[in-house]
Amino acid sequence: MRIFSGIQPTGAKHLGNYAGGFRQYVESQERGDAFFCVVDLHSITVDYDPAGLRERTLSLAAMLFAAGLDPERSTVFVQSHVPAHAEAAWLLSAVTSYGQLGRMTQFKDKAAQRDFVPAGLFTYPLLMAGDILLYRTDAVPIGDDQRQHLELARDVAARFNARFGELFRVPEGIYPAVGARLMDLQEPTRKMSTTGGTPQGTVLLLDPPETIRRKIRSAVTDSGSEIRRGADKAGIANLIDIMSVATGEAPEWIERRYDGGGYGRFKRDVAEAVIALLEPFQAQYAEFRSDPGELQRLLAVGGEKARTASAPTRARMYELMGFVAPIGALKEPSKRNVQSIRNC
Ligand code: LTN
Repeated sequence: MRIFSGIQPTGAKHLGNYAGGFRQYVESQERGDAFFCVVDLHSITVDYDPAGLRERTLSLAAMLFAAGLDPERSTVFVQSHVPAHAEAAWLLSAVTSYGQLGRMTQFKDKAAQRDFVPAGLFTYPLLMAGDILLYRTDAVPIGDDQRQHLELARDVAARFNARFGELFRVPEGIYPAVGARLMDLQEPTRKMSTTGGTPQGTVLLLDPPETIRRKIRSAVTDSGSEIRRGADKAGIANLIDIMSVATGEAPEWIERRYDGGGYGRFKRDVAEAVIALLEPFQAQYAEFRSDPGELQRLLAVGGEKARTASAPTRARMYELMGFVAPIGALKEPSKRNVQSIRNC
């Protein structure tokens, strides 16, 4: 089974990214032939700082390896290292309508927030469709917020197949289970996020232990004292979910274990569990960052694998759409072709 997912090198990564993203990726690499792409081309669709892009890209790549993606088993690569992604986005624009792109809620929300609306914000879902379709992907582990984009990729695949000939597989989304979505510690009705949440309520994957203790200690709870999920208990329910992510224990067991335990001790234990989860991750991360040459070499290997894997689909897209193949791309050059190369 072919698996593909993309992660944007924007914003500091946090515990919510780990719970709803990295964790799934590491699991999914056991289930098939997996591709994980640092989607740097996507990250220029909103205001960004060119000087920081390189650092964010390398940092995210190091995090993916640190989280347990195995470069021997999975293909971890940088989107801009595989030019076929940008090409596919352009070609797919022929089978996508303006109206379809305009219905994307992420586009509408983000466009409403700024004066200058980059064209890339509008065509973003095409780049994403290209990412997925180029690898003839079966399954896409992805966040709930990306459902509409994945539906569009499926529609685009089907329209291409009907218009130009069967080429693409129509991919399925794999969405995180309920509970995999962590909420902000200060405002537990909003999801944990570096853009939409609060800084105090967001545990960053690179936070030192003292910061993690402080953030969890000051998490909003309720005036009761019972450690269980329930109405008006969004804060405690979130801490239970965090504990579950950190230890792998089911929420019901956590409720049972802390029955009558009190919030203070529970919070202390949650903080220590998160620290224990992140310690090996942070150590691995530091190791990857201490050797930039090795990190770049791993990404070069991933890029090469991704170019090779996507090349046949890319070539077939051009061919089915009626483009003249460049001479170098012909498998067996005819005499006349060889002649014309000599003549020029
Ligand atoms: N849009 C996604 C990132 C993304 C992606 C992809 C995810 C880009 N290309 C391909 C899955 C497959 C996001 O913002 N999370």
